[in-house]
Amino acid sequence: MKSWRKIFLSILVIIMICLLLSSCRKTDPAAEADPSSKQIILGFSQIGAESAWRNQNTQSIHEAAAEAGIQLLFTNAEQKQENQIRAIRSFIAYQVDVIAFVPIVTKGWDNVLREAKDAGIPVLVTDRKIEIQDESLYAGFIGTDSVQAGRRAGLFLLDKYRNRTASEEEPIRIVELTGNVGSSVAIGRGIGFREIIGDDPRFEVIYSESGDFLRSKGYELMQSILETYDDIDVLYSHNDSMTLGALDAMKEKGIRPGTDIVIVTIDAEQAAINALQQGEVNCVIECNPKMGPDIMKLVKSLAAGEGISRQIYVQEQVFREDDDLSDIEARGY
Ligand code: GYE
Repeated sequence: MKSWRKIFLSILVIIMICLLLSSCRKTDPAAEADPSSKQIILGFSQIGAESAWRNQNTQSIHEAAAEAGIQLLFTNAEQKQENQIRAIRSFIAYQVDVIAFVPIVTKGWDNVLREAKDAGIPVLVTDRKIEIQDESLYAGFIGTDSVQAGRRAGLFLLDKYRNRTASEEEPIRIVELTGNVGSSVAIGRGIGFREIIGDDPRFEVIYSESGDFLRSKGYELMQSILETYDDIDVLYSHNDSMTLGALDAMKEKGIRPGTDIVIVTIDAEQAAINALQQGEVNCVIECNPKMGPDIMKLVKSLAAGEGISRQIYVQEQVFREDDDLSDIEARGY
C-alpha cells in the first residue's frame, strides 16, 4: 500500500479514537475551571436482589448518592461475577471518578482491578471482601465483620447451653445453612462460628450446605434435611431469608421453631425480628445494610485524591430472646 495511504489511514484511526474517548464522557468547561465544582460520577456494581437485606443495601446507596449530589451509574449483576467484571470495565471506559462494588465472591478480581488502576480510577470494596495479590489495586473496604458475626452466633449458643455438660449427654446437633459459596461473608460466618464452638465437645455440626442466601433454597434444604435428620437441636443460618424459608419447612412438619429447634440467624430484617418477638427465633445477629452515607463520604474523599482507611466495619448489634424486645426500632426492610 502506498505510504501516503498508510499515513492517511493512521491519522483517520487516531481521529476516530479521540472522537470516541471525547464522546465517552463530556468535559464540563466550568468543572475544568474549578475541579471542586465537578459532579462526581460513581460506578457501582451491585450483586443482585437476593434478599430484603440486599434490597435495603441498594436503596441506601441510591438515596445516599442523591443526597450527596453524586451521579450514580448502578448495575445489578444478577448474582454473576462475570457481569460485575463487565460492569467495572464499562465504568472504566466511561471514565467514572470512582468505582465501588460488592464482590459476590472473594477471588477473580485481580485483572479488572489492575485495569482500573491503570486507568487512574480508585476502587472501593463494599459489604463483602476480596482476596487479591496486589492490595494496592483497591483503596479500602467498608462493610460487615462476618467473622465477628459468626463468633456472636457461637457465643449465643455457649450461653444458651451453659448448663449442659459434655459427659453424660448426646452432643448438641447443629445444622448450618451458609451463604454464597466462596463469598467472604459465608467464609467468615463459618470461621467465626467454629472459633467458638468448633473444639467444644458438646456441639456437633451434623450438616452444612449453601442456600445462596435465598429463602426458596432455605425452604428446600430444610425440607430435605428434615427427611434425613429427626434429632436436630440448632439451626445456624447465615441470613434471615434462608431462615424464613427453613421456618416454613419446619412448621409444615409440625416442628416448633425456637422451641423444638433453636434458631440463630444473621441480618436482622424486620421479619426476623418479628419471629424473635414471637418466640420462633432465639437470636438475631445484625448485619447492617445501611452503609450508603458512609460509602458516599469515602467516594468524595477518593474523588478528591485523598486516602481512606483500609478497613471500616459498620456498626452491628445482637438481639437475643431474653433481651427487652418491646422497643426495637422498626428495621425498614
Ligand atoms: O447477609 C445477605 C445478602 O453480603 C452481608 O448478602 C451480605 C449478605 C447478607 O444476601 O442477606
